[in-house]
Amino acid sequence: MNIEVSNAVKEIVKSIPFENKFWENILEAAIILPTYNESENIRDLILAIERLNINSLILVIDDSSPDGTQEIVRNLQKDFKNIILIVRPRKMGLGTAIIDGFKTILSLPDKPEYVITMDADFSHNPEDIPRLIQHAKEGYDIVVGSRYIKGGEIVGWTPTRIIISGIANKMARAILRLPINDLTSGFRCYSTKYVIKAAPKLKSKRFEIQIETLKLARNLRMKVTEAPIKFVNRKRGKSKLTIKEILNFIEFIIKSALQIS
Ligand SMILES: Nc1nc2c(ncn2[C@@H]2O[C@H](COP(=O)(O)OP(=O)(O)OP(=O)(O)O)[C@@H](O)[C@H]2O)c(=O)[nH]1
Ligand SMILES: [Mg+2]
Repeated sequence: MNIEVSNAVKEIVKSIPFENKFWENILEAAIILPTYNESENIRDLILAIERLNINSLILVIDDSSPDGTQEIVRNLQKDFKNIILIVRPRKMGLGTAIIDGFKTILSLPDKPEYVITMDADFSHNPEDIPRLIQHAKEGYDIVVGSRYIKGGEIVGWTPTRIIISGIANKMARAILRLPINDLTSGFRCYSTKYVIKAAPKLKSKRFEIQIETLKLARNLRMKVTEAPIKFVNRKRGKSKLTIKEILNFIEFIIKSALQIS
């Protein structure tokens, strides 16, 4: 398979001691945690994932956070063998982090059955991971953890943010004609079959990755579904969602719409 992998990914894959691989049984899931300045969240999040007791690989993709996120992960690596840390030279965007995560997973000698993506700020509850995997096992290639279906919920957002997110989702859903209510949710379970097909094609740099992955699933005729989640606004650390990111996202929706018509 010809996958273009960035230098940072090449370096890290070279350094993984595959001959002493920690997993004996098939890996159930690889969990991609993109981080930029998540020192206040990352330790508790990784510990919560480890407590789930699933046969998992945790892949932290950190963009040289100046707040010490990396050091915390390196310390945890001493206690847990299933953590891989990829350090990239500078903040390169959520989209490229997820794509690098996918490509790293595909270069492992054994692939996991599923790939989870989630924010590293506790907005996504790690205890929901087994439920998303369970849904995927029913034969879905993407299970979106959804705030906008029955049983889904948002806690702690200002009314303005709820309205903006709701409108953005409805617009994107109508324009792109995707049958999903929460297109921007980053809490997902992907089948490895999907990741193999998608990784060489994905191009997003920032938050638009969430839409591009769903569009691609539709074009590849893969099965997508939603499962309700309770999304809780981050309590610690700062949001990375800037006006620039939002404008970039809107531009992506408009360009996609023009491509369709
Ligand atoms: N590696 C990497 N991670 C990023 C980048 N931008 C955001 N992240 C991480 O991606 C996840 C989502 O970013 P958030 O800042 O939580 O953005 P958001 O969820 O839209 O907004 P808030 O929840 O309000 O903070 C978090 O774990 C961030 O640390 C980036 O450029 N590179
Ligand atoms: Mg967040």
